[in-house]
Amino acid sequence: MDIEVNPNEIIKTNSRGLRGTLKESLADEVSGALAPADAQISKFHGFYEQDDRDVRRERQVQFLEPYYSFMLRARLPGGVCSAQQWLAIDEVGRELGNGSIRLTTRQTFQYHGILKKNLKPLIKRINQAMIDSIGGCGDINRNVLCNPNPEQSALHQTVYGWARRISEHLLPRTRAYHEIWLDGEIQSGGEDESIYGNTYLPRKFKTAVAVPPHNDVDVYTNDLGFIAIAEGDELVGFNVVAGGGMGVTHDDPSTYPRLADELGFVSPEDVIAVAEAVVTTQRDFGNRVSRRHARLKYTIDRMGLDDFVAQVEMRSGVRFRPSRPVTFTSQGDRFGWAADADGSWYLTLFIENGRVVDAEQSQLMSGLRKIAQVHTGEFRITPSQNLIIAGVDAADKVAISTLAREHGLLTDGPSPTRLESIACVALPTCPQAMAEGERYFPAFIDAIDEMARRKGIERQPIVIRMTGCPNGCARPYVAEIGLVGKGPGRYNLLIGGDGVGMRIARLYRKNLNEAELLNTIGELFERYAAEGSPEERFGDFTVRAGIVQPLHNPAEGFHEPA
Ligand code: SRM
Ligand code: SF4
Repeated sequence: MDIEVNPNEIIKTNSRGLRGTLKESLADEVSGALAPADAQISKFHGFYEQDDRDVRRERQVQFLEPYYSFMLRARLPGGVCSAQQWLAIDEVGRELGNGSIRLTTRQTFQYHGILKKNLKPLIKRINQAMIDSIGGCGDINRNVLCNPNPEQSALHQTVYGWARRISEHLLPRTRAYHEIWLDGEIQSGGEDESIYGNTYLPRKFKTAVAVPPHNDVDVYTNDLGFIAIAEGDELVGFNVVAGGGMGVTHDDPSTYPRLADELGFVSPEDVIAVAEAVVTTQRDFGNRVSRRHARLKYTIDRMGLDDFVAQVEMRSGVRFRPSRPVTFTSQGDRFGWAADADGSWYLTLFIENGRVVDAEQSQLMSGLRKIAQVHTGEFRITPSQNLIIAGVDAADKVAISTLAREHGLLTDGPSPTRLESIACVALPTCPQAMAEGERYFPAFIDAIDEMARRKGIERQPIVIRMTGCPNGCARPYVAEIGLVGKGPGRYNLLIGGDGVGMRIARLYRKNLNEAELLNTIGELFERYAAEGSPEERFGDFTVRAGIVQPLHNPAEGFHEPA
């Protein structure tokens, strides 16, 4: 009897190494969209078909097809690019995107609003700047996160090198991208996809490299994580963790957020073999019937951790040694100027929800362009959607500060909570959004700030994360306060994350509107102000005070309000 597989599996199998009929779809001038199968294949090339949800209804009434455009996500391991590359990113965004650049929670950037006819010129232009978009999306390894940690420059450089190597090693071998977008030599397909095979992975796959004590990359929320173990500035190896993931489906107990399990310690020279073995184990054991249950976290829970580890050891030829002790003490970014260990300086800029755009009150896009014109070092995108200007000579600090201040990139305004909080894209571009994300979040934080001031806890940073749906793109399930879109203007409220990404938050109240959210959070703030202390994070307080119980096994009980 044939085993039924998910239709995406057939699309991948028939795609001739991810070529599909993308060329024909692009040439079709009648529709702004791609053929449906190509809209799946396009993800492996880094772009998604979308339509403007704000004008859907209006166009339907006029018997017009939806207003199609594309979102493209680049591959930028560790979020690092040169100032020169930033200038190219900026120029392309202005000329071929919608005039904005979106920094993402995985340390890269997205363009929105790209018309079909502009896809090829856009991809060519970013590649001329030595940036590609292979595996920006799709059922393969995605952009590899690496702790931006500039205060330990030598260690960062080494660890960043590993993030790049993992990213390169886990690229697909097909030449389809070069052929279709860069006019490379035409091949028939059939390249040796030795890691992925011709059906690639059952689902997306995410890898992060962390440098303790900062958990900026939220390493435990990734399918695969490497935690750097250093002696002084020298890297001695990595603790490997696997099986993290955030995405859930509302009210479906067979789906749950999960933190990665410890596999053990390995030496740096074993990293690539272990990464490949984890990927091929997921390739062979992952669920290819239900995409909802296809991530590595479910594979590990189904196989059992011991069998999973045994597979990885057998395939890699590496034996895990016991994990080394590790402590994470912070998540998120530290803002303003700081000195690097190599004597240079870096400036961390707060970019609200990662949206780089020129607006009336602040010209962020122009400001960053002007900084890139005078800066000779790096730009680093952080996993909290912010930006670091790194490698600045002491002599250039004033000029860069002046430009940043003039363009609204350096303000004294944001509260500690706003600085630590993030929201996903959501409406109007995201097809999955049930509620607003980044468009609404700044106003919501205004109300939270006001309430925190009234209760006298305004100096306390609280990690708040909002997403427009339960997919979890802003990692709300490890926030101290998570807000997860349920319907227009309505969110589930989760509390109890530890602020360093090592404890899953609990569902506290379901389907609240703004007034209900603010009332509920207001009551919790009241108790925190009375019974907590500045040394205790809000998330820890909610657990200590027994308001929520920590969830030791999210596979059980995650969907029940605490
Ligand atoms: Fe995500 C899908 C945006 C990080 C979990 N995500 C999407 C799509 C492509 C919607 C879609 O399916 O068509 C969103 C595009 C919106 C738009 O208009 O731009 C989208 N995800 C984002 C970004 C841009 C959010 C942001 O505000 O920064 C992040 C881009 C990351 C990157 O550069 O690669 C983004 N997404 C994440 C993260 C966080 C992370 O990886 O650290 C998660 C949770 C971690 C995880 O994967 O478990 C995440 N996105 C999802 C899921 C749920 C996956 C699951 O296992 O259930 C989906 C839906 C899906 O895959 O079916 C999704
Ligand atoms: Fe879209 Fe949901 Fe991701 Fe937000 S969390 S960007 S609404 S898929």
